[in-house]
Amino acid sequence: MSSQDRKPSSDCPVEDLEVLKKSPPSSAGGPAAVFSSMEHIHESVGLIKGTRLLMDLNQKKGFDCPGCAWPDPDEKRSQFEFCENGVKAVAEEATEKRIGADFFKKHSVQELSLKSDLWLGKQGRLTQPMILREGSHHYEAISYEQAYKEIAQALKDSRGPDHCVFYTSGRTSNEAAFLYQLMIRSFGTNNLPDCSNLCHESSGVALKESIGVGKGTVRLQDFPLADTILVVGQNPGTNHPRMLSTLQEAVRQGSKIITINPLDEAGLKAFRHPQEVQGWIGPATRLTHLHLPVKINGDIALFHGFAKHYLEHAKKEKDFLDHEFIKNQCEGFEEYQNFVDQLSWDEIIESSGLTRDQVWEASKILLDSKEVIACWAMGLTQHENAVGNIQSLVNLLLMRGQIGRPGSGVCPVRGHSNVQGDRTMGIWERPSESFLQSMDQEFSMSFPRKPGYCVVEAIDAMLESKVDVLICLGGNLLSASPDTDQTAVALRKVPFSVQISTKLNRSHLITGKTAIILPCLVRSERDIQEGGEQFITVENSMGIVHSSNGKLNPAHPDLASEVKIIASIAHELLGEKPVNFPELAKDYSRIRNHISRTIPGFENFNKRLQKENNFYLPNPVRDKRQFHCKNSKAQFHTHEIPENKLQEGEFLMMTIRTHDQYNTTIYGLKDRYRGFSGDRRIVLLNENEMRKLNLSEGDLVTLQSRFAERVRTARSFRAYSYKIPPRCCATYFPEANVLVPLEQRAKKSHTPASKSVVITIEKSS
Ligand SMILES: Nc1nc2c(c(=O)[nH]1)N[C@H]1C(S)=C(S)[C@@H](COP(=O)(O)OP(=O)(O)OC[C@H]3O[C@@H](n4cnc5c(=O)[nH]c(N)nc54)[C@H](O)[C@@H]3O)O[C@H]1N2
Ligand SMILES: Nc1nc2c(c(=O)[nH]1)N[C@H]1C(S)=C(S)[C@@H](COP(=O)(O)OP(=O)(O)OC[C@H]3O[C@@H](n4cnc5c(=O)[nH]c(N)nc54)[C@H](O)[C@@H]3O)O[C@H]1N2
Ligand SMILES: [Mo]
Repeated sequence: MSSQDRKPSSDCPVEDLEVLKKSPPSSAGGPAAVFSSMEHIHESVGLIKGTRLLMDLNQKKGFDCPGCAWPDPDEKRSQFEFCENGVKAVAEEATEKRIGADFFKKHSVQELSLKSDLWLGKQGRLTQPMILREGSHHYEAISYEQAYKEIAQALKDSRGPDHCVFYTSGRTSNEAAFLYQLMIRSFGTNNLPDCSNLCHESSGVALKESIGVGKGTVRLQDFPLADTILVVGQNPGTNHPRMLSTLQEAVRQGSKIITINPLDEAGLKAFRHPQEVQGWIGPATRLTHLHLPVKINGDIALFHGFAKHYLEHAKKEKDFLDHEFIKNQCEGFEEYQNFVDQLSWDEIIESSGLTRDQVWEASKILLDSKEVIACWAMGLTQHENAVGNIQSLVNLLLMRGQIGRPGSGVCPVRGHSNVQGDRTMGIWERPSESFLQSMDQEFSMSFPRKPGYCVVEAIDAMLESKVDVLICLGGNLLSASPDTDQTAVALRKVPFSVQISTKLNRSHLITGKTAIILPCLVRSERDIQEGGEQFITVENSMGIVHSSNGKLNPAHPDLASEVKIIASIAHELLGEKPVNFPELAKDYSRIRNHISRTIPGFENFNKRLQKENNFYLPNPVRDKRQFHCKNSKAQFHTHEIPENKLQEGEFLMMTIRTHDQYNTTIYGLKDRYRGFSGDRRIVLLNENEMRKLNLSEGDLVTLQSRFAERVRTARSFRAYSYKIPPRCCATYFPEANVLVPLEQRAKKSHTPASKSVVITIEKSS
């Protein structure tokens, strides 16, 4: 078989570079962060252009950072409202390198698939629409217009709207997201899976049931008011670096931080603000007051341990629990109380992996805290019992009424910069009836009610050959999904796939039989349409909506915006029903007019944006302490402690991010805060376990996971010792996604259990 005829590889190829291991640093930020930012900006765009660009990042008239969803301060913004990893995200998009038709003529798809993710991303911005015809080995150029026609035709030729799937990643603007879901629902399906399904879906489902809103309930100004801030299953030093400034301010005002994480992440130990003189020359601010090295998936046990201390303390101090709040505004407390009462400490200690003293030490801090904020991210959401994790954490807050009042509440820290906004705009496979009713009314239509597929259900459907067309608005579905090999099989079964993208990634190489790439503008670029220069809007992790104005010239003069692409496909597909899509795309304020009449909280959207730079969306829990859930009461949910039984030789593996990546986009090969650099195919194990497995630092190992009668194998990983609880191990996402079972999903939210993979480790001979 010639190399041309071999199938493109879905694996992340081995770089076989030398791995360097150093001790992790004792603090985050500081000069190292500034130097690292400058290195990336210098390499991509040069220092002068780069510095000018950064002056507009997160400014009121500037553009929103394409990195994470942490909010900007309402008032006091510095000239430098960005962080090291935000700079990397901007540098990655603003790169001067370009990929056009010549590039694809030179490289076959199979050849590209043997390159690393780092290499793929570093080739530059996609600038020309490309098509991979069935049976061909090379992408070839196609015009946008021809591509729109072929896409619309493929949709029309499908077995029907429910045989088409429309994925979205969380960088899409509100305007593009609204138009996209309008097109898809007008076509006739709710098949709108999105990256949220792989991310904070468990938070949304859990919070909706517990408190009636699927979003966070605190603002930035609540942080300094909290006595204690719990940071659970989250690594903000890397993934939300601007959160460290908020935490630093809170600590300076007297808040204590308890970190709950199998790893003692350097980014949470201490912080040097890179933009303060003191951050360069003075001592670092200690952030974490107490770190609890919980076992992977030991969180429910720990939360129940806290609850047990609360209940014991309540016997001594009559008003310790908020009895009035529990009685008048909550349900389910008695059942929960009885359940916690009968739990044994042995079980709590065994399952959490902590000592009784550790649990008591943290409980003492909590017992003394009037106001508590609970923050979390993927360490809680990516387990089979993820919904239970979050509801058990919420129970603790409910017991003391620590919700919907200043200084207290829940803070699920979102990932992608507009993932929350996309959901608000209707990117959801299970839209609410009230949303659909307002859509019906606004567009005089009757939109479909049948729930669509979430990500894993969409992959199931592709495996069963039920999907004829797949369209992805951003993202990298192949590498972000579990079970890379199975997902590759699924994607290859689809007759026609489309990627609306900015940079090359593995989903452009493992595709449907015919595949199209439609390149688009990024947020930092100027977007000029017939109606003049446009801006877009986004919603951050705290429900604040604001505008974002691109500043750079587009990477290529012909690049279309996401809105323009969607409107053009919609026009080819639907004509003028229910709206004239191209007319809306000429002036995005017309889309905002529809949003303002359809989605609560967006009334007079355009007018308000002229007057105020940003506004909060209503949140009944935060604003009025009202709970729009069962019987209008906040709900205590009682969850058993998960078993997590491991057989001899098995480990529980979590797949985590390094400091040099944005999900599947690899910026570099350093994981500075954990002390590693070089390659990414590594597995971190406890020192004792390394010894038991007879492994020395850097030894090659094969990892396997067995679930649903399938064995998944990842070869050529190197083992390193690290401070991690016994029987736990860590690998990097997306290299280890081959091991994450497609079938192992969180109950109710269907989020893959990417942080709870049972594996075995064998030394390679
Ligand atoms: N620079 C950068 N920024 C990003 C991203 C990026 O890749 N790069 N990704 C964005 C996205 S989409 C998201 S969702 C967020 C992700 O942000 P995070 O959730 O912070 O990302 P992860 O690396 O998945 O880290 C999860 C943390 O949970 C811990 N953990 C794992 N399992 C458990 C457990 O069972 N219990 C507890 N208590 N802790 C556990 C891990 O040790 C790790 O510290 O970041 C966003 N921001
Ligand atoms: N094992 C494991 N798997 C995971 C996770 C994990 O922790 N462990 N985390 C999960 C999480 S939290 C998430 S959110 C998903 C992420 O899943 P995705 O959102 O699907 O993946 P990304 O890597 O963020 O997508 C990167 C691609 O998006 C495109 N892109 C970037 N900016 C834009 C833009 O402005 N417009 C358009 N149209 N395209 C753009 C580029 O082509 C880039 O290559 O992965 C999930 N997968
Ligand atoms: Mo995410």
